Amino acid sequence: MLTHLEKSLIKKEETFCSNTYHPLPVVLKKGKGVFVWDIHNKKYFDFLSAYSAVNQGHCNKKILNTFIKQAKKLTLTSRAFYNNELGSSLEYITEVFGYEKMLPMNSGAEAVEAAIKICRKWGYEIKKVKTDMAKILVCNGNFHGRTTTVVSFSSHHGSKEHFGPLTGGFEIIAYNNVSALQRKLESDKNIVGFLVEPIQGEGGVVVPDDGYLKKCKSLCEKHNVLLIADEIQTGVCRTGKLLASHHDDIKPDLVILGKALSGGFYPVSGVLTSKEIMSVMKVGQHGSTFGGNPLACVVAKEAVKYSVEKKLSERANNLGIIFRNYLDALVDEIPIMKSVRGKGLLNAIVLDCSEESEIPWNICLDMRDNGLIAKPTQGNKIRFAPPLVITEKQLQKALKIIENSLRKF
Ligand code: IF1
Repeated sequence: MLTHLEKSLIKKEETFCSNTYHPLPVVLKKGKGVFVWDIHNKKYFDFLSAYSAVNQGHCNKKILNTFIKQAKKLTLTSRAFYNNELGSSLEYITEVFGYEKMLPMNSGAEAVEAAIKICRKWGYEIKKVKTDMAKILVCNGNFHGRTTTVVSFSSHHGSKEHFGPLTGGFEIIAYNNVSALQRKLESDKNIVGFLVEPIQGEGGVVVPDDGYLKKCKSLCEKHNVLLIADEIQTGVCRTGKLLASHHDDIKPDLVILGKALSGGFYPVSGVLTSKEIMSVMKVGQHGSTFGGNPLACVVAKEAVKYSVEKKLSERANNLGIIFRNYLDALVDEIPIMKSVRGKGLLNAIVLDCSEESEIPWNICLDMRDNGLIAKPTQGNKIRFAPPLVITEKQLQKALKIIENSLRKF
């Protein structure tokens, strides 16, 4: 039951804020590592991590110190002037991810928009596609953000209804279907890019077949089409590799980062690519007031450095195997759980109920009462994505909470 104070805080949020979410009824006020606390100091395992933006743990000490140190010196100049942090931060980040250039933005959707602009411009000026004829392929079940152009190519009607007129130049193909991509590439020479999530997050943590991305990459090379990997949710160690693309051992032409690039402190995103591809973007052809600001740069550099030095990929990989094996072993004795799927510490359970069922929500309420917060995704799935700093012992405790709640339904 919610207390009077919780109800009044929820009411205030509902009164003065846009009502575009359906939050789990819990009012948080503190976070540290894998834990968050509500206003009555009840402690919870955070198994959403702000949709994988807090991979390094809440209020990570190292990133916090970096943030505070820079915030006292210089936070924002715009790129009308140079600053002493942008170059060295991007030198480090491009080196870690293996690219030559990065276009720094703020939110994930902005970085997706920037990637679309780079890809289209490359199509006209390098591939020589006729002006305004460029097409970018996207996948059914995609989620790439909420801006008008990005929702234009959503396969989810509710994401784009009454937001028209929509942006053209995109075509939807089946996800995890190499021949669907092949047929399109062979039949349409105006295709300049293929934008794909290595694992579909919002689609309910849909993991494609091993080798899917590798085959897509070679098809794109064959047809002179840019492969654009949206690693905003799957990047920065979340799936057990630095980038989820690395599971298929490929190097996408463009990689889009966001979320955990920030360590959960400050919106920072970006597009990584080669010098040649980025060269199509000339002075005055893209920008952003906050893009590349010194505070965002030092935070991003520290967030990546921490992830690499603490080997968060290996942790995510090993603990993810423990997580899936534990729940897999229970599938036969817990009727409501159909399956568990994911990679690293990006996982979801599929429940044996309809997409409209209240069961996933009620399971999340029960887990909340027992000290773990998570949320349903795409109807009958519950996503589980804790900060990657979780220990094995903490994971075992969390699994017990999940199991006990599942057994009640
Ligand atoms: C919300 C979903 C997850 C993303 C990928 C781009 C973006 C996202 C692969 C845009 C953002 C967030 C947005 C958040 C919920 C969450 C989400 F449920 F919406 F789909 F994680 F799966 N590419 N995903 O996952 O990045 O502009 O938000 O920084 O909109 O409520 P953003």
